[in-house]
Amino acid sequence: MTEAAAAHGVRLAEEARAGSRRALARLLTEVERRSPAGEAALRLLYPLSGEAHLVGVTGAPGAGKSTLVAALIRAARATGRPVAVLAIDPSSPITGGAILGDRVRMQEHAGDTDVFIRSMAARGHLGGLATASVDAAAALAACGFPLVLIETVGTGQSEVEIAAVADTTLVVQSPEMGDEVQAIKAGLLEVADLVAVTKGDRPGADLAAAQLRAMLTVGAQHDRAAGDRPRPRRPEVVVVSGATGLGVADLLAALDRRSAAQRTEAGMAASRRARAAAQVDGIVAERIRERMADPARRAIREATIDAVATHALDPYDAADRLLREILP
Ligand SMILES: Nc1nc2c(ncn2[C@@H]2O[C@H](COP(=O)(O)OP(=O)(O)OP(=O)(O)O)[C@@H](O)[C@H]2O)c(=O)[nH]1
Ligand SMILES: [Mg+2]
Repeated sequence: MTEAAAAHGVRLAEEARAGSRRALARLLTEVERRSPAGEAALRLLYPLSGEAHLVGVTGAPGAGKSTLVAALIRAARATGRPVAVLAIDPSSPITGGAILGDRVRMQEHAGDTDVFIRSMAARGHLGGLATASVDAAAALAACGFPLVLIETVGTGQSEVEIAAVADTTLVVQSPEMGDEVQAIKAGLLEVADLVAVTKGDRPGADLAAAQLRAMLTVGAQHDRAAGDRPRPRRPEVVVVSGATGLGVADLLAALDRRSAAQRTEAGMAASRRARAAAQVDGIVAERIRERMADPARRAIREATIDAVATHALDPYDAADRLLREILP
């Protein structure tokens, strides 16, 4: 790591902590790129970000996630709390701008320095989206945003990746589900810590919530009967409306209860530990790749792989040799 880059990262971190939102935005770009400056910044910020609550907001396309996130921002601001949002944009490159919906919603809080909204590309992260999100959340928490909401794209891999690293996974379900619950189709109820039935201003929300509660009860019993791994308690189901704000303060309170519990409950400590393990293992794998990229080592790797391909060398010996090669 060059000293200039490290100094740049430290400077950005200090300015961001002192309240510069511009520095925070630039810092997050460095963190997302996993640049030397971003790494230096994280080294400084990580120890200062312990009380963070990273909330993954997920649900089927059109379920009402963005509207609910906007309502949660309002609810948080109504009580004077700062709040940050990471919006996962499936298409934009890492340096790309915010998606349209977020631009619109940002207007509402323009000039409010205690709301920080940032879009993040779903793809193209060294080490994956989950790691990038955790790093960004740590930086945000250290810079005065302990509550970080992260809205994922609606379908696909991002949900599962984010659910694996979020402190809390909030599954958003619209009541217009007919016979099939969208979240079940997407396999999301399995990762839910909290379920919000949104569009509660429309008919059917209470019924949908009752059906979901019944389903989750059956699911919980089934898990016990099957001797499955211990799961968190049955997720709470709340009826909200992002559009009118109905129930949103209660939802925020439910999130806060989980945040408080995660500091005391043993199961939570275990999940934080699993996340830490994934982070460290990911960085180790990345460091190995970096070292392997060196031309001389790459040549040795190619020759070793050739030897394995022709069965002149077994793959275990090959791996051990390569590891010896990259260790100092
Ligand atoms: N009546 C009513 N409509 C809502 C509510 N929340 C969202 N909607 C509408 O539902 C549609 C989808 O809302 P979004 O918040 O964009 O949903 P989303 O889950 O973010 O959608 P994607 O990001 O595309 O997956 C929009 O037309 C909203 O106006 C609500 O609480 N009440
Ligand atoms: Mg959305």
